[in-house]
Amino acid sequence: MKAYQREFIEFAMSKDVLKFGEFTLKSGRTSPYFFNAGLFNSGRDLARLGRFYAAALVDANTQYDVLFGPAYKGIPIASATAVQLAELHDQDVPYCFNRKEAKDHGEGGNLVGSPLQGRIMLVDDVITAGTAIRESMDIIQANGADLAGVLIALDRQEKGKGELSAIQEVERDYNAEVTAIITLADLVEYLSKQTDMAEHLANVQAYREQYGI
Ligand code: OMP
Repeated sequence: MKAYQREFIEFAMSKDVLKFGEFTLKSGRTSPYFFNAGLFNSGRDLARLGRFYAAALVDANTQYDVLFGPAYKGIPIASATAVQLAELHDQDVPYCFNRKEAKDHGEGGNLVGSPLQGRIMLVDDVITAGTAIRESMDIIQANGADLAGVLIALDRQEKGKGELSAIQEVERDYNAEVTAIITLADLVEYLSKQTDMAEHLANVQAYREQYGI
């Protein structure tokens, strides 16, 4: 695990974004940990979050035209990432997000920001079973755009519909690379080095046995 990944885990834990307990996921699975990116909820948090995403994007070195942040949690992520790409990496990247409800007055449509055209870099919070990412893909494809890649904060490394991980399925189905700031493997490594996290580690490992890849 790299230093910035450990830093990211500690940042997430300090904000209660990363919590341990018992959580019901969108997929119906009961998880001993949860990542709630909505709790990065101050200006400084968002600036810091954007720095992590921007650095990961620059590292991934994927060619793309537009950043797309799907509603709702992808919106501040895409915005903060675009700001930090400009501030720290001298890259002025167009960004775009969607509304959940289509607007039938004013400017109409359900996209805001740059047109969703060309090669799209999708930024979001978490992939578990891959449902949210597939919904975003429907929007990208409906606009005739192509997926260049996906960047998320946490890859939970869980099975998707079959035996592959949700991310492997997305990579296979859309021919694009998915990058994460941290994966479940990083989290397990981090927990295993802490003296007071043995119980959480055991619970996470048991969950991983059941749903992990
Ligand atoms: P999938 O659609 O199953 O890939 O789940 C991803 C979505 O689940 C995320 O966009 C979140 O809305 C939510 N989620 C989290 O935010 N954090 C987690 O740790 C787990 C989930 C989840 O429900 O699986």
